Amino acid sequence: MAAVLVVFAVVAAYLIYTNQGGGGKPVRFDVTVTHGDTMKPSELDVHQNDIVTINITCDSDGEVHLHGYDHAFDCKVGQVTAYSFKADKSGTFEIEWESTSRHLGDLVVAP
Ligand SMILES: [Cu+2]
Repeated sequence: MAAVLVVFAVVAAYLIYTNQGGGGKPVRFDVTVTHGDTMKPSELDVHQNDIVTINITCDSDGEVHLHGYDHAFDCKVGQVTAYSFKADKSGTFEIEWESTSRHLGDLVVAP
């Protein structure tokens, strides 16, 4: 069990290390939105020019709006709603449950 944890920690450290600096890498997030209220993970960290794929699973129908890149995810219960794009703008971009303006989280694009 301890050995498994060590391997896991090494892999995680490697993934974190390789995700720093540069940009232009494919990055994928599997995101869950619950009750149009919370999003996990709530912060999506990428680097400028990364090729970002966001897969959203919702437990209620509704629109999840990614500001800045101005993309609307039309979420349906039981379906994965995906969007892929090049993160060509740096900054912090709000992700919102559009019908209630509930702030779910942020896409953070490091320059
Ligand atoms: Cu919005």
